[in-house]
Amino acid sequence: MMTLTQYLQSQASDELASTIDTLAKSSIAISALLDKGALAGIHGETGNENVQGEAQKKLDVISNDLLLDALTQNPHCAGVASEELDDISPANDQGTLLVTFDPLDGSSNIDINMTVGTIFSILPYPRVGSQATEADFLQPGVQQVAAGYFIYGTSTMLAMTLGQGVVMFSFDPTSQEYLLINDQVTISQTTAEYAINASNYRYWLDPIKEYIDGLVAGDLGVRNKDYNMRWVAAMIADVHRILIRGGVFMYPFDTKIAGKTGKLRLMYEANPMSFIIEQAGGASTDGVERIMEIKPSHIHQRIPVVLGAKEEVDYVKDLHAKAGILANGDPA
Ligand code: AFP
Repeated sequence: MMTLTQYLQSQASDELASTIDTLAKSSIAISALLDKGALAGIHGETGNENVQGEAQKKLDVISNDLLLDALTQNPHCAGVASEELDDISPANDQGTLLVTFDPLDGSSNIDINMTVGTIFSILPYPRVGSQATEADFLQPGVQQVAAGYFIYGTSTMLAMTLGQGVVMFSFDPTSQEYLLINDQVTISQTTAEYAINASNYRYWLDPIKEYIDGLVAGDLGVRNKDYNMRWVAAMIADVHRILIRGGVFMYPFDTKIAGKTGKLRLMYEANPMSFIIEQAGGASTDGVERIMEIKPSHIHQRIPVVLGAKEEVDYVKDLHAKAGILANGDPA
């Protein structure tokens, strides 16, 4: 079986291969800590909040520090932005790549022994030779040169795109290598499975209410078929399920918290997952626009997300258009 190193040697530039290798080595260290769980003293909270105002778990901080230390020492990495840190960290002026990451997505799952993961996005660095600033990171998702996630579930896996399809690796604890298990991951255009936190129903815009009402009505409603629902409360796990067996995932615009246009972060979650989903044959929107074409306004920007089976994503977009939603969840 082909190792990740062999795959990268054949498919990526030296700079990109080295950066993904650094991410992979950090993921192996995070996976080992998760395996030990409570015995490694990683459960519980630090007592601090991150820049998003969320309670930080101990492993959020440990994973963040592992990735940050490793990436800033990589000569090809010009700068790093983490979901857990207020500011970007400039790295090596001669580097040609920028990396954004969510060190531990779904961290509320750690203490209950459920799936979590690390999401990354790699962008080109436009100003080689000068110190990276936040403005350098504010590139739309279409500029990504690679994106992926390491998922720590019943086994540890990597799903990744370099812009030519999606590949999946499984971590072999014996050889300590990621081994290629699928060199062409594709997702179905249609589905009968959806993922959404339905407890937010009263905060949604009308098109999402109408869409979910249609799915819940099943074969008695406008869609004329039954749908099944799954929600892991970790985007990484929900997206992984969609890559394996199809589906549509939503964290739409809601009015729950004034001034926030949804929960998920454009640069650490929405863009990398959109790149993977599109490369696997699916689609991704904020309800109105293709997520990867949105120019970020700041590194911690939040964005509504609807991604997965193309037929369902297009259906949701049509409902938004019919309701006159013009952009980013703002009613006309
Ligand atoms: P954390 O990483 O802070 O736990 O958040 C995970 C997440 O951003 C995303 O991965 C999930 O889809 C979503 O939150 C779950 O949100 P709910 O708490 O509303 O279910």
